[in-house]
Amino acid sequence: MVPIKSFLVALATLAWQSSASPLLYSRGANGTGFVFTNANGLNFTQMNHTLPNITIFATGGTIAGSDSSSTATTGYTSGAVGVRALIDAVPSMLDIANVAGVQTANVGSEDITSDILISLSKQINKLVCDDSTMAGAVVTHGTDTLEETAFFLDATVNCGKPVIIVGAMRPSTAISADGPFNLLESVTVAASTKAKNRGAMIVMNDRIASAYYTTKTNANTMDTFKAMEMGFLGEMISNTPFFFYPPVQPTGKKDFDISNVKEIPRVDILFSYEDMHNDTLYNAVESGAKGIVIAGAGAGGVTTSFNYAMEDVINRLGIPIIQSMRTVNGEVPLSDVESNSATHIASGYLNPQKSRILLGLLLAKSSNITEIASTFALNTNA
Ligand code: DAS
Repeated sequence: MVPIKSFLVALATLAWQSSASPLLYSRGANGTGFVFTNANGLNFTQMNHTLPNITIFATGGTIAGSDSSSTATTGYTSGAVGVRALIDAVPSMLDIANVAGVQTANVGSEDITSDILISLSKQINKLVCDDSTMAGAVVTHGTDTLEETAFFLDATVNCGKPVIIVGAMRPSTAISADGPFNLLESVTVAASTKAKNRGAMIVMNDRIASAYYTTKTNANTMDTFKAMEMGFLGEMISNTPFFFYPPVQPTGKKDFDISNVKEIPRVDILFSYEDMHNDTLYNAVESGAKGIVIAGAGAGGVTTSFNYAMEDVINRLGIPIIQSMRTVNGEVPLSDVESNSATHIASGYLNPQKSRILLGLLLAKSSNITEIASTFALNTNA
């Protein structure tokens, strides 16, 4: 006769094991491919309770691109493949995490708008940050403007859960397409506890890079994303992340709560060059720009005449102008642009496209020129 106490202990152990063991479901019997839907309506093709839950937000780009030629790395169709196909193309990601997919958009990244950015940020905050069952987010994106979206999400998603932005330089139909492995590495980092409290990151080509500083340095090659002065945050070896530093925040980073933001005011970027004309500045303002970023020559340089026009627009129209640099690296310090007759604002280490995102977020919060200047000043050396 088994003593009652041993029987109860065995029963309790069995109950614990059955509840703790992975409830690995086969694919949905009705052919939908989904076996689990969470409280936010996100569908999963597996639900293994020993694995973290990740959501992939797809926006289009080359990673979802296709072409009839297996050697084409240009001229293909961006955003031709949906999020479910991206997930199904990398079954080994299901050894790492339970994965849901959201099709936020399906465009080449040159067509990503600030409305899409607002929607994407609010989706991630709602479906990942606010859901305790979710571990992290991955955003698949075209590479051309990926750094702008990455900067925007780094500024507006601040719950400490990993947000990984990933693209590809070759379409999914190309020989040795980089998208599938980039996506696997991104899901792996998003599922890693070591990736927490590091803000948004870009994971591509075995590199883990800062969303705040990283830029696309080469129009064509797979190793294009770099922050050449700041370096990488980590590396992927055999799909295992190694971080070079403990979690840190970039100098100058400002967090934004955009839960009540409906739109981002227009900010235009003007490129500086020999013989540049002042009317480009007035045309931008007359066309509705509420802020201007200058991709200046060297450390924010513009012609003498253009500088006078800038001071007129700043003083007479109250339009903030950020002086950034057309060089890929380096800094625009305030000492190189300031004057006594207007509030000149230097971008510091932020390039023009990232400065434009930051200025847009500040204007959306109706920041005045003094607040804008003090925020950018956090990014400069002097
Ligand atoms: N198709 C371009 C884009 O969407 C390039 C790319 O994704 O790599 O940005």
